[in-house]
Amino acid sequence: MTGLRIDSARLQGRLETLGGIGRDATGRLARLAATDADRAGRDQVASWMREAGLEVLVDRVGNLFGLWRTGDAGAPPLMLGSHIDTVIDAGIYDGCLGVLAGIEVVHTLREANVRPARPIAVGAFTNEEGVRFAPDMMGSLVYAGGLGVAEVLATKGTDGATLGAELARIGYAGPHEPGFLRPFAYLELHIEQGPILEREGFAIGAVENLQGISWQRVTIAGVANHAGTTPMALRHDAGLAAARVVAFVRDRALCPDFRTVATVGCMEFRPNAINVIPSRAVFTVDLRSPDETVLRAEEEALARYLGELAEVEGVAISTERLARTEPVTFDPALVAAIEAVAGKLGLGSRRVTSGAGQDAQMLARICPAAMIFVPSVGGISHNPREFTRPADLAAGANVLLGVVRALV
Ligand code: HGY
Ligand code: MN
Ligand code: MN
Repeated sequence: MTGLRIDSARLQGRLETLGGIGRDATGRLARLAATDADRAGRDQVASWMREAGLEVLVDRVGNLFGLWRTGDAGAPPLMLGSHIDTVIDAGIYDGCLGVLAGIEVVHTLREANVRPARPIAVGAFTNEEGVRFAPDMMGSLVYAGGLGVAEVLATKGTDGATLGAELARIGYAGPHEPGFLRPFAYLELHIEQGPILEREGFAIGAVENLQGISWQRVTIAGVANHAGTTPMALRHDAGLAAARVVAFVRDRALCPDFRTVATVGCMEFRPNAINVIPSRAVFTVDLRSPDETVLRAEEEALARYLGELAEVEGVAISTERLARTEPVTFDPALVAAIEAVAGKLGLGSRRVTSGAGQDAQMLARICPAAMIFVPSVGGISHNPREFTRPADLAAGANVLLGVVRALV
């Protein structure tokens, strides 16, 4: 393993610069897919791609790539990447680390006059977070052939906007067909977003698998009535029914033998007035498990419970599937390469499961894929307190550099 290392100050500076793009009036970071903030972030990343000598290419669903046409021009490229769209009130590392470290690896190789035997591409996939447009990992799922372009461009966001119109408006409705660069392999550096690496004192996580995800929107229709005059026994309270569902999914996930996690992240009542029994509750349920059989059983248990609840509370309950992905196992040879490079760099590593959905799980459908995790302080993510120490960021990027050098 040569002594070549990435420029950690350049990587750190770019993370912080990108982290300042897309903050709202209160200072919260919310670079949601295909917004003006996303355009500003994309423009900045594209200019760093050019600075690193990469050719910038955009596909029809806005996936942004930097391509280094080096080595055998006809060979499938090694692809690095992640996403730069964020959740609401986000941290600055989720996704951005993988894209900026990919650019940094290319920049470092070019500065050292290293000439890989095959092209290298760095991707920033559209709408990984799925906060404005569902499902999440949308751009990479289309790229891997799991969703149609027309269907995705017609997707309506939570604000009523259409993805296709928004991509055109921000100037990122590109000409290339998703999948136009068929990767030889895909590597993604990402923050762990969980507590394991920090708690156990490992610098690197070699991600060997990733849990399945089930997203659905639940609508409960009850009867609005007066909060003061309506006897409790005569109510059809959509709010109460929604609260029972929140408790149900959490209690199920607390079963010790399951490895399921459950989250109700969004909830809206109508008419949302202090003295009116809610006539309508609309909320989301996010269920995840590394075991597909368990995940399916949890979905079925929830469906049964909703049927019983509708009977008992005298309400109507409907559901809409927003996203569904099965658990994924990453490429064992790539996972082993990550561990080997970490070892050569004197970095402790352990195998981990990704609790979060990732673009890598979609690329794994079309090529060997794997991920490198670095510790999240306090296991915090999707939160402005998200933080990874600069030394850990640099360590992760140097492992990425080492695996790239071992592959091309
Ligand atoms: O939802 C997820 O796991 C990812 O952050 N999109
Ligand atoms: Mn992410
Ligand atoms: Mn995320």
